[in-house]
Amino acid sequence: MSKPGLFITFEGIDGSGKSTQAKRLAAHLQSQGRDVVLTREPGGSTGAEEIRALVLQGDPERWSAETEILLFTAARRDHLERTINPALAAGKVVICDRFADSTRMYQGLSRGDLRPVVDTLHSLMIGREPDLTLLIDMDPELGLSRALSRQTADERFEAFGAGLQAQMRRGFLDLAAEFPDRFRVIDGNQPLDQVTADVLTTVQSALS
Ligand code: T5A
Repeated sequence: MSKPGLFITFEGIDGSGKSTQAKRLAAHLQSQGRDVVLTREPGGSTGAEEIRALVLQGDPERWSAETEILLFTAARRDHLERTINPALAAGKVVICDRFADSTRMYQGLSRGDLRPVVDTLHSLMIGREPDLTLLIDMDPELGLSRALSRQTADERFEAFGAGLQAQMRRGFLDLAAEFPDRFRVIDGNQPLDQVTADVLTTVQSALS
């Protein structure tokens, strides 16, 4: 009998190590014979990658929070239809670097309380939560310095600075408390290999 699909997301502030841990988890599961799709948001499908450039590049004040909610949700819908749902239906493990929890935080909290708008649009257009969400929690100042050291074009949100990072860290921890069934908090302040060990232990127990 084929194994059921599993949808795992990584969340956390910028520079917390999500992409590195997502890649390591994918490699580990592949080495165990699991069929894995490693993807990211915003992006993960052709159309969503086009929207990614619109939302992450350019003037930090380019969009209102409301417009961003629409753009991120449009990208997510395309990603879900074309990448995530087909992979899950085929019994694959989908590992996604950020998903709807990021919209709940970045658009829902950073410029007023728009969380109800995010949640309403999410239930209308997405209607799916991950099976497991790994929150890589870490010191906001360190996360920001790591994120800025990458020097990519996609740095609109990093431009909002340390205040936003601290607010997002608090918000993510609150979200983990709100959804304890699917969230697991990992200490991202540890050395890379120790963070990976914690991620693998957590996922292994979810898979079994
Ligand atoms: N966004 C996204 C929204 O506003 N709304 C949404 O709905 C969504 C989906 C995405 C931006 O979009 C926003 C949030 C974000 O601001 P992005 O370019 O995809 O932007 O960047 P991030 O998701 O923020 O990811 P980053 O690349 O900045 O950070 P990661 O993935 O958390 O960290 P990673 O793995 O790239 O590591 C950063 C550096 O730190 C080192 C790594 O080697 C790397 O150099 N590192 C460690 N060093 C020491 N010890 C450790 N434990 C380390 N872990 C990593």
